[in-house]
Amino acid sequence: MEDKVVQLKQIIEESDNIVFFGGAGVSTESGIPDFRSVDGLYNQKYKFPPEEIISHSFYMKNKEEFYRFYKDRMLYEGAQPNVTHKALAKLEQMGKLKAIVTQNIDGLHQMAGSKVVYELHGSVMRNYCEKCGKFYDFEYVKNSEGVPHCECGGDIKPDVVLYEEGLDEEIVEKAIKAIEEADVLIIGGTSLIVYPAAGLIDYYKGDKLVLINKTMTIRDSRADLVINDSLGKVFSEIMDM
Ligand code: CNA
Repeated sequence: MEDKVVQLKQIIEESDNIVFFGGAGVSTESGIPDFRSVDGLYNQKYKFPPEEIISHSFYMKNKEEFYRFYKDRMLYEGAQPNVTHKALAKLEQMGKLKAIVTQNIDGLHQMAGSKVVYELHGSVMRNYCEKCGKFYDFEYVKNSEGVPHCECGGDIKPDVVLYEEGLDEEIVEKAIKAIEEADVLIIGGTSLIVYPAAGLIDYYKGDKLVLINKTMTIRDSRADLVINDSLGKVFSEIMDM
């Protein structure tokens, strides 16, 4: 891996137009499980499969059950940015990284100090009243009993894209523009199988595609540099260098 990290360091040194495209693997080292690893959410036993429970139709028909799962398995109070979030924020500060496009909903990139973050699937930090539109924070939802309610009496919904729901077009457009214009695209911590998000990497036109993931992905053969290791290890070494 040493040689590959040196190659990555060189790629980063030579560019000031990098975009990072990430997924749940970015936050596993902050203690938030991903979906598809052996210890991921999809491999934990629950009454309903996660794909079903975090879908729009399930939310509409059984908000009580949705929130029981959501608060317990998807809201991680006290989770802190790890070395990867911090390294990416530092690269932005240095003028090297132009944007983070993330499938994550945990808000940890912003907590680490990153400014340009396109959240394709929304954020657990924002929740809104379905009746009057008033916004509520993470703590309000996490600490509520059952389905959280607005002061107007309406139900509160997380500003998170559930299965069967579309992505925010404005965010997608901004993410595509950043990816299209990037000289370097670093993809990390994602199985690249959740669409349409994973399809956005097809807009990349450059010749320095880097893929960092613990396990192989279906896009490994397209990348110029593949590092099958933990992001924390890779970015710790990059920052040490
Ligand atoms: P996924 O399908 O669970 O894939 C995660 C990938 O990351 C796997 O291939 C792992 O091998 C890899 N991985 C795990 N830990 C590390 C690590 N430390 N270093 C390197 N690689 C690692 O998750 P995707 O993001 O691809 O799927 C998209 C879903 C997951 C989106 O809809 C997210 O909203 C959703 N999700 C988000 C979070 C979060 O916000 N933290 C948590 C769980 C799921």
